[in-house]
Parts: sequence; C-alpha cells; structure tokens
Amino acid sequence: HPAGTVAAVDLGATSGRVMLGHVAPNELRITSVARFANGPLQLNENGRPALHWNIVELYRNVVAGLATAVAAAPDIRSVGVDSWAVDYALMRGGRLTQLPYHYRDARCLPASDQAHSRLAATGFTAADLYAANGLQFLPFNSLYQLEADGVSGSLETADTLLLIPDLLNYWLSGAVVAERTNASTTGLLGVHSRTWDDDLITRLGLPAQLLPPLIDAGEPIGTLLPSVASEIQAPGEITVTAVGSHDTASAVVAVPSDRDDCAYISCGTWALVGVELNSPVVSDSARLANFTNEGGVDGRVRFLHNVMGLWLLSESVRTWEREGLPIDLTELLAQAAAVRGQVAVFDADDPCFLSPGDMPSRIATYCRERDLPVPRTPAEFTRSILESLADAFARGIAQAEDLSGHPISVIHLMGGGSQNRLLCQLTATRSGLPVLAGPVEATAIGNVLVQARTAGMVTGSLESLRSLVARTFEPIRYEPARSMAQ
Ligand code: LFR
Repeated sequence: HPAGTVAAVDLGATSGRVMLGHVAPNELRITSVARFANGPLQLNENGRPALHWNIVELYRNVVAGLATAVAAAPDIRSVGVDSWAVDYALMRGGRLTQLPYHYRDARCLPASDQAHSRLAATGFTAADLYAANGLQFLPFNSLYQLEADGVSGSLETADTLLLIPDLLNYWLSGAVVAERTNASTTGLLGVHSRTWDDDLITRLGLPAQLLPPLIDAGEPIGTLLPSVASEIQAPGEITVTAVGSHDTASAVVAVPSDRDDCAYISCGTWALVGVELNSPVVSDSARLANFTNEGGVDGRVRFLHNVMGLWLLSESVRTWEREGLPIDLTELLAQAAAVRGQVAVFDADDPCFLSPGDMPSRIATYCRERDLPVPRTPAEFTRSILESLADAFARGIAQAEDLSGHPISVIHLMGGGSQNRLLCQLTATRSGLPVLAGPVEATAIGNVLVQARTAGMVTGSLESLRSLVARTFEPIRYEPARSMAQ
C-alpha cells in the first residue's frame, strides 16, 4: 500500500509554515503543524537602514516545526522546502558570509541600472537580456542583487551562492545544489537551455563558480544529517526531496483542474497572474508587457506577470495599527464591500508601492497627483486597493491570453487571497470570467504532491496530480456580476 506522509516547509515573505501531507492514490490530507512570523529585519549599514532576512531564526523555526511534525507523524518519509524567490545567501567554506538581503531593500534599484549599463557596454540590450533569460524586469531579480554584492566586495569573500530553499536544504542535508524552478528567477538561467548561461554570467562579470549544480524538482537531494535527525528526534530515515522550491512553482502544481483552458492567480504577498505553457514566449510584446517565463515543475513554463498583491493591504493595515488604529480584517473587508460610489482604481504595479512603509499615504499621493478620488477611510482604501488589484488581474489575464495564444475560460485564484471574497468577486466581474477560488494552501499542497510522487505514493503527470487536488479541495465559484456595482 503506497500511502504515506511527507512534511512541507513553505516559507512566505510574511509567514512560514510546516504542513503534513498524507497522500495515497485517491487521498490527499493536509494538516498544519507549525506557523511562524517572517518579515524584514532592518539593520544599520553605515547609516542606511538595510533590509535583511532573519534566516537563522527562520531555520530555528523550521527545525522546531519539523520536530512537531515528527512527533505528530513518526512515519514521515520525506521533507521538501519552498520559499519566495530571488533572494540568496553567500557562503564561504560552508558558512554564511552575510545575512541574506531582502528583495525589498533599496540597494536593488540603482544596482539594476548599473547592471544594465554593464551589459550595454558588452553590446547587450534589454531585448538581448530578455531573449537570453526570458524574465520580466523586477529590480530585485538576483542578477541585479549580485551587481550590488559585486560593487560592495561581498562576492570576493564568497565561494558559493545558495537561494533560500537551497540554503535550508544544505543545512538539513549537507548537499549543495540549486533547484531549477527557483534558479530560473535569478536571471542567470538560459530560458531555452535551462542551464546556467555562461555568456550572460561573463558579460555581468560574475564568478560562475558561485553557482551550484542544478537539480530538478522531484529529485532526492539526500537524507537529513544525523545531527538534524537527532535534533528533531526522527525515528527513521527522512529523505530531503527537491520540490518546486520557488513557492509559485509549487502553487501552480496545485491548480485544482486538469483542463487546459485555465489561468491562475497565485495570490499572497504577491499575486502571480498567468498561464502554464510548454515552451517560453519571448516575443517583443511579451517583454514590453513585462511577462516572465519562469521554470515550472516537469519542465513546464510559468508564463506570468507579478502584480503587487496583498502586500498593498497588509502594509496598509500595519500602518493603521502603528498609528493606533486596531484593525479587524473581517470587519474591514465587510465595510469595504459596502462602500458605494466611485473609488480610485490605481496602477497596483507602480514601483512606488514596492518598499515597506506608510502605504495609505503613498496611495493617497498617487491618487492626488493623478486627479483620482483620494480614499479617506480604511474601508475606502481597502476597496480602492481591491478594485485596483482586480483591475490588474483582469489586465494580466487578458494579456496572458493575447501574448501566448493560450485560450482562457476560467481563472483559478489560489493562496491566501482566495479567502478574500470581495477580491474574488471583483476579479470575476472585471475579467468577465468565472473565478474558482482555492485551495488556500496551494503552495504547500504542490510541495507535498511532488514529494509524494517521488516517494511513490502517487504517480503520473501534473494533470493527474491536479485532478487529485480538484477532487479533494472543491473550489468556490464566483460568476462575473452584470454591473460593476456587483
Ligand atoms: C511569491 C514570490 C514571487 C516572486 C516574489 C519575490 O511569493 O516568490 O513569485 O517574484 O515572491 O521573491
């Protein structure tokens, strides 16, 4: 009987969790065993507040979560780690040389300009870069962060680069590898070859020897180090398995449908809006629309666009709470749904919303400068944010269809955002397409299923994994409303 249990470690930019997945050919049960907060750590850097990840605290929470997981399910056979993308640790002799930077750190924007000039000096244009790596421009793509590390001298003291999940896998298993879905977000992987692009790496003046050997999601990485196994009191051997270690890659595994005519929105801190393809689209129009071709599990392509996501709302809530205005999210969303009359629809993708800090006043300034109605209350801000996100989602879906020629007749909205009924309804109405909401824990489910397939608990293509998800987690359906007033 192939039934068994695996543990998924899923680290998001605002929280992390350890989940148990019990899987058999017709069974998929997910339970949460540990949750912990995550967030930027601000440290003085010669007078500049630099943003880092508290990666050792995260690791401590992961180990504690795994100990709880093993206590609850002593038969765990495998563990897999996924996290947000692009960020990395620099190592020397197996040790961290500095705390990993947070992708919202201010060093990225100037560094991206510098990297572009460096490429231009070798005769490489933005179009050449897109033809090589297929990535949308985001100022924090790892290649730009590496430019900053090159200038500061940090690369000179490093012998290895490990992306966040690869770092945790190294601490858990001792193996030094780069999982391919997440490696695709560095900007250093060829979009067709899906191997490190030596030509691009040379043009950027980066040391190629920093980059570990690539492995694919589904490959076993090793077993837990004896020291870790005894720390978590594992009763038996536990394999560390590579999953789609980019959280979005794992989420896309768990789209609850085996149909081809669907799009996905994986909505948490970020909202990733797009379709799955078998080959990349690197046309000029895809580049100008800022669509990315990230690597998916089983060699698929995640053709998508990053929309700012629930960050706009959570950072607003943080601001109000700092100002002494306690927020009950359920109540706030009910008030936002009841707002009548025009609210501003702003460009949720505007880079001015990227950094941490007072979000409501940035939104107000944005609206004032463009003669849009300026929201006044938290309810109006919330409504304006959700309308703007839904508008960006609808545009992203329409563009994904146009640019790829992949017909879309239904949208799967997954992740934390799928619990936001107003957002789901507005997305259906603005896109004119039905929205199927859920599962909330799509990322952990995708992480679990890839491990389960490697362990032989399930077999088959992504489509058969997805139909198991669809049978287990029935989505909630939202139809487009006839009028914009819902
Ligand atoms: C989502 C995500 C996005 C990536 C952003 C930054 O959690 O991984 O896919 O663009 O975070 O890493």
